[in-house]
Amino acid sequence: MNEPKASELCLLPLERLKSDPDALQGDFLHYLNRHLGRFLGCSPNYMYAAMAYTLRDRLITDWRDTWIEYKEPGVRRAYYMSLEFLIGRSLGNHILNMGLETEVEQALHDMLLDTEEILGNEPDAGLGNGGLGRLAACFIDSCATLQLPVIGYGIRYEYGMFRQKLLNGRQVEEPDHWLRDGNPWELERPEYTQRIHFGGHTEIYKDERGRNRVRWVDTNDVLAIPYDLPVSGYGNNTVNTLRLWKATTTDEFNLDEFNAGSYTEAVAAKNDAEHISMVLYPNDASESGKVLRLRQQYFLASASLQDAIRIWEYAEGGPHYERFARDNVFQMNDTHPTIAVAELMRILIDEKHLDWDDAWNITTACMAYTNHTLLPEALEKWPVAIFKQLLPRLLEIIYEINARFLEKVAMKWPGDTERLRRMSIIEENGEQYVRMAYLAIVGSFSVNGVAALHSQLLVDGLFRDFHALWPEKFNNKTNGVTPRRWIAHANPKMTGLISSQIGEEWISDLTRIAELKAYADEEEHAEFHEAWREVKRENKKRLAALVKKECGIDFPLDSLFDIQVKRIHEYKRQLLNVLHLIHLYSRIKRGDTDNWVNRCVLIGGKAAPGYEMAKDIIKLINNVAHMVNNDPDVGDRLKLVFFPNYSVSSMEVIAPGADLSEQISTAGKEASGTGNMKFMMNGALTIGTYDGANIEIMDAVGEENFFLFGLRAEEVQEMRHQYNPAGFIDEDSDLQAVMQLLESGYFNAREPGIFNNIINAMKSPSDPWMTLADFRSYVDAQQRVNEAWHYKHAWTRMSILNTACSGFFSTDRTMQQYNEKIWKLDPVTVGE
Ligand code: 26Q
Repeated sequence: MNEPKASELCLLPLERLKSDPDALQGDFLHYLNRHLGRFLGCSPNYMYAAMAYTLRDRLITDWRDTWIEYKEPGVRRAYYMSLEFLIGRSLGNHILNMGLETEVEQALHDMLLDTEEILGNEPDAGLGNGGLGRLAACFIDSCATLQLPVIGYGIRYEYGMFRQKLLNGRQVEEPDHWLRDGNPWELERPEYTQRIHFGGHTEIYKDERGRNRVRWVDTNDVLAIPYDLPVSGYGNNTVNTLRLWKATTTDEFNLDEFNAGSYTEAVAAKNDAEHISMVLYPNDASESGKVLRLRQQYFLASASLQDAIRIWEYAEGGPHYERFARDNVFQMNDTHPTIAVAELMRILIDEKHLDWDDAWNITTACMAYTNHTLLPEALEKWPVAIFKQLLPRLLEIIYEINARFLEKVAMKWPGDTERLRRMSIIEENGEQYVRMAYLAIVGSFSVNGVAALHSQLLVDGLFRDFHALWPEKFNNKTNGVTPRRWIAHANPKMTGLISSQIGEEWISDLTRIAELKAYADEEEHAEFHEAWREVKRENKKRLAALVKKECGIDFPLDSLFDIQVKRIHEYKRQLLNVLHLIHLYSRIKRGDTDNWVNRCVLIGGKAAPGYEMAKDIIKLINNVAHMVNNDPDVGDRLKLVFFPNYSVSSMEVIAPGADLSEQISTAGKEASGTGNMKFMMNGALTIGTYDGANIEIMDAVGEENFFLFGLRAEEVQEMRHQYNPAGFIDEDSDLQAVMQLLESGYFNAREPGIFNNIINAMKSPSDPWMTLADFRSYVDAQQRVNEAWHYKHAWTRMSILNTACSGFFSTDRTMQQYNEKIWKLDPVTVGE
């Protein structure tokens, strides 16, 4: 298992390949014909694969050189640990980063092939649910561009996020076997396989120096095989690594069963191991409580820590653990991988034979935790009983961490037993649970939220006690998105227009996009404004074509394109959007259409398969869409589609074609939101509540360029005790009309009662999302949108300003802040 020394690797010559169109064409044909055994005219997924191999060849040299630089002794590295990386497609992204767009285009064009079609054949790597997973993908993109030595660790799920189909307007889930045709980007590295323990029990023994030690024995082991994906930086020679673990069986047999003649049973039992990396859990806002999920979490944490330790010991030339925290930092993406706190303690104590205090000092100096939610139902806790069975040694360590932690609390607040009960890592009312967020806080030197409001609410609420104990641990890091994928790749037309005015620097330094503000004035820059509108129109055309293909509905290009795409959840309030649509529909029906603005409304997103209310919401959207789209009274005034299987690659078409971005969560519930940033960058205006990163978006663009509505977080809290939805209905004839139409069964004439749950939830005084409270203010804000839309020139100005003010929302800025305040890595230049 010994790696060759970096210096030895350097001796191996590896020539740089040429990347002119002829060279690309030659390699493309080589891969197509000789590697894949296919020929021009074959099905296009092979042409995608051939081009991916061609590009990968050109990344390999830099990839190797980047690893060599990172393995130098004294290079401090960060590890981003996440159960999710929602990557989407890679080919277009690498082509952009390598600056080979014209060359690839030319090479394919000469063979009469269409680049867009070939890129469209890459399946999305959908290894995430939504925001948190996509954020991880944007983060590693920015780290490569900033030349930061950051390695991503995740799971190579055989099946990613399910594919969403619609049957009679209801969501149906289909498995996403994204690896079926192979994955040209991944490189299997079996030489770095790690062994992971489960089950068994612990025992005490005396080591050679007579000291008591613990060993974890009679375990059922699983192997973790790493698969590496290249993460290219933009216009530099850095190629970072995303290392994904696949679970497989050890070749050990249960000899008892084997000898008892149950050979097949003994083999079949081994199958269990492979289940660990089989499928991504599709819930994004509630814990699953399934044992397999805990197995996934420990599998990732243990494999990644062992691997990072191996890399470090190799670079350091030995186990000098006093230097471990100097060289390594682990960022945990929510609580999902936080068993890593206990696992690092186990490795340091049981395997490296450090004593408790040294191990604890190291652990708490290299762990950092990011929280992504305030929703109580999403806070992970695992039954102690499950822990004991699956990870007995880790439970012992957690108990010890907790005992020592509670001693600290008792010292600071003597006699405050209520506080001890509140802060304990072990929840003790009835069944015992391990509170993963508390383990993460106690074991980390940094705890951050993902937008200013969210981080404030964490220290005022959920983590209040911990903030009182360790105020210095808590900080904010407002999210971002990568401008490479979300502007340069997704919106080439706008990219060309922007660069023609201010140059290309903005792609790797988005603060520079502020230079566009100088062009916001129509009088002086009429041509630019005209071009801006033309680009938006072209992008709307592309989106309309996609809508036609997926939904069969025509979107007229002159309409306002009004978009809400995100996971379906009550707190995100797709229902508020639907209420507004029903309101518009009843206005049309009663002829109240003076100064009408034609709208095309697109709603998309997946519901967790077990979340019945979310699935009902999808059905309601589809039923309303059916009535609206088939009513001759409506015509072009209103179109509504539910866009199926919303994904990263569809967002690349949706965001550039949007005029209006719907960010309408109940205030205090959306930790940040990142879709809001993608829309802003692409020149859409936002209608939104004072929630998450909306607040910072509005600060950046100015209130006059943002459609703000609704209760604020503290008003939501205040109203909660006396929330009276019936009162809102009584006082508002528009809301009355909407509720009456909905309750009359107009949208479900042949399916009586199917929307009763939705209606009752909205009318309940204990509705946590208080949808009806914001109806009036939302409808008024939508009216302001209509008024603004009438003034084409003013709208264009606001659109330009949204893009021009989006500089803060680049993950380059986010990553710089993580690095400055948490990771403290030195950038490493490669190949200069
Ligand atoms: C937990 C336990 C068991 C199974 C699944 C889960 C699970 C999985 C995913 C729980 C939560 C998630 C994802 C949460 C998420 O995406 N949160 C979003 O994170 C974004 C990035 O910070 C924010 O912008 C969003 O506001 C937040 O909702």
